[in-house]
Amino acid sequence: MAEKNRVKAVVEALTEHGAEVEIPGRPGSRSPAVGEPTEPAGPLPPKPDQRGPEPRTPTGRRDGIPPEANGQGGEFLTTAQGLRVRDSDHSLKAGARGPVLLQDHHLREKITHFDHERIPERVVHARGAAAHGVFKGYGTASAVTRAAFLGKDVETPVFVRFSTVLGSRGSADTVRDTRGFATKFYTDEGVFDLVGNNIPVFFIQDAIKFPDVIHAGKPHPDREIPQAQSAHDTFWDFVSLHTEATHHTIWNMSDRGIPRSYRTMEGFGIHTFRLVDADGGTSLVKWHWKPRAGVHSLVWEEAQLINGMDPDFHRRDLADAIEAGAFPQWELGVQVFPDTPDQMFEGVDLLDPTKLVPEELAPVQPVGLMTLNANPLNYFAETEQVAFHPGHLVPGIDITDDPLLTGRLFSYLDTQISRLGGPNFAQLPINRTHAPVNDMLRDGMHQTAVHSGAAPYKPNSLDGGCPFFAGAAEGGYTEAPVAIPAAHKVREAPASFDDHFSHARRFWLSLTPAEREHVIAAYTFELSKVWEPAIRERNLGVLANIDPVLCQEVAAGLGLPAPGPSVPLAEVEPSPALSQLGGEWPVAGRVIGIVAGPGSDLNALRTVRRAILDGGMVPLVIAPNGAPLSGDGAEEIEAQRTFANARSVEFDALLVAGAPAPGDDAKGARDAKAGIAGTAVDPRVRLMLAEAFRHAKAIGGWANASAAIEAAGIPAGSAGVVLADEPRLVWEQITGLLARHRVWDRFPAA
Ligand code: HDD
Repeated sequence: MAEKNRVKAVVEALTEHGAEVEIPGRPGSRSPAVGEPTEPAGPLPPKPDQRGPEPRTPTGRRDGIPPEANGQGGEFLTTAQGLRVRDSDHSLKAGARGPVLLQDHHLREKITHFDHERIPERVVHARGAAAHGVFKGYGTASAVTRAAFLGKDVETPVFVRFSTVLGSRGSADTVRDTRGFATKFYTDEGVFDLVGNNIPVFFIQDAIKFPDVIHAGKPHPDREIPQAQSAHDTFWDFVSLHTEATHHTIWNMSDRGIPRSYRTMEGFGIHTFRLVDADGGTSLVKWHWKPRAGVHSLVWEEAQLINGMDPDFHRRDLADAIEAGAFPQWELGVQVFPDTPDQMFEGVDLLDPTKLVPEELAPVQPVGLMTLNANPLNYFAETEQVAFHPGHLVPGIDITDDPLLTGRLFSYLDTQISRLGGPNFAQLPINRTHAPVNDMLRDGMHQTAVHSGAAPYKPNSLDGGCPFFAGAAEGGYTEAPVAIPAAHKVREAPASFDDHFSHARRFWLSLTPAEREHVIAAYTFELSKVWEPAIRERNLGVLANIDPVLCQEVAAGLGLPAPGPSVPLAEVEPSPALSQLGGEWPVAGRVIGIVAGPGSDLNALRTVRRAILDGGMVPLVIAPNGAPLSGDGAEEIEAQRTFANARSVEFDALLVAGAPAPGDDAKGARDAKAGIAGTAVDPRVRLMLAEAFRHAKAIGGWANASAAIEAAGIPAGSAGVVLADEPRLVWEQITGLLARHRVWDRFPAA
């Protein structure tokens, strides 16, 4: 604040004719007083209003943040001019029943501001959720890049926005779609944005096709339906005519298209980037984010139900986890390739963004850890106004000639100008770099900086020649001086871009039978929503070029003959790293539903609740109604859900708190009958259990819970159904099942 006031004083002094003042941060300097020659001086200090976001508490609460930082100072309601307001409920009128007077400034200001509260939503990735965090470098990347934020133990604040691509800002979270994964690193050398997705390849090889693929995926232009999904004619028309989309499309049809949580997604930079080391040596890299919690997905029916039950499922999950202190983490890693003149690696063209290099051929080497530890304070100010750009680079990181990337470098700056209302969006608090800014960009809509100095141009003598250029030693950005081969101007792609099917085939062959089953079901679902027969048939032709089994199964689901391939099937080695199955993962942050009723053993319920909490998970007790559960002398237990508002899709595992064996007396018999685990099982509980079973979730119960499980039609002895007298034993086994995410044996093998 003191610094701000000092700078303000300088600015004020400058307006007084002939004043000479010292510029803050530059002892001995003299300001360019009006009408007088200017003495040479060193670089200007940062703009007063270009500080980064205010510090916040780990969970993003407001504690300790000065109210002025939130635009909310003082205890009284005021107008935008700071005038205290006496009444905000009644317009100024000529008499209580008379006409409203135009002279009411408060009325006009309040309504005018409201009228302009909306800004255009993003043309793609409109629906999103974000969080603050910190990135800590391991130092392992220092051999290949001079980027300072990747240095050992260097901590850099970050802001990450996750998104769906196709839907509008208010669309549901768990639609089948690609997810955006955009990270802003506020490094000491300037902002670095890694603007990636949760799928490592893209639909198109050249940015000039971006409007086409997005127009095809967005709702139909006449009725603006369907919202936020690809299951319609225009999408499948495009991807079957433009077959370079085949690889990305099969990823969308796999479980990757319906993540369980933003916390359980991988992230990919997709394009190949160029890293530059301290000696100017270069290498080519692909960026990867690896979630510590593992890569997990929903199943399709579950995703569809969630869209109705809780359209904010992913947004809520991220915010709740952070609020609860279960901070999501990702390791950043790189696949490193030699920067050869042909920019190929093991037959893969590194400039083709529809291709990936299997991790078995180029392992992902970890270079740092990101922890998301604070929720945004204000959705609009931060999540909506954040502006990413793949061209926001720092020394040590450079681009390649991937034609998709080049077009992006134009698009992101351009789009912010209409979305954020002018060229000064970098001054918005969430977009401000934490490095000093001295940019010579001036004026424009929503300019909030008060620039001093007389010469916003270079070269100049009036401001003493400053600001100065930075050489490499001072952190100046230098583009890697790579050779560009002599060429002719053409509108062409290289021949290496012509292979549209081999990578899709490798993906298919790398999946486990259960995952393949999901891919078949997804294609069948989506194509069955396509109205034009010719488009359905054309897509079967594409599938035939991936794999005959895939094509035959989908054709059978559509009731159509399966065509043969139109190109020879590629001979490819599977890449096991592409499958999501097989590992065991941390279970912290998982949500466990516990169905309980009047007869349930409350002591057992309490023990299991405690064990769930101790495991860093969230127990939600589901009771017949909103009343706390009570029993003989035992302390009451609050229920977080009722049979009326709970649905299985909210939970990663479902437990049934059974009733103890009934006593000989009439009361014991009554309890067992009324109890949730008794024979009179509520149909809503049966539905919950049946769904959880169908979605391959772990199910457990103790005491007489087996009655409820049988009533739900779940066969005795089914995989992943744990019944025992001792609740602790049940819970231990359920934890083991959760570590594998689902009971995969329950899915039929493709
Ligand atoms: Fe893009 C937003 C990711 C290709 C044009 N893109 C946007 C966002 C993500 C991506 C994550 C949301 C950022 C946020 O949260 O604010 N886009 C990608 C990836 C691509 C890609 C991984 C390919 C590898 N994008 C791409 C192309 C173009 C664009 C080829 C245009 C030629 N993308 C945009 C955009 C958006 C955008 C129109 C909309 C809002 C914004 O930029 O800020 O400029």
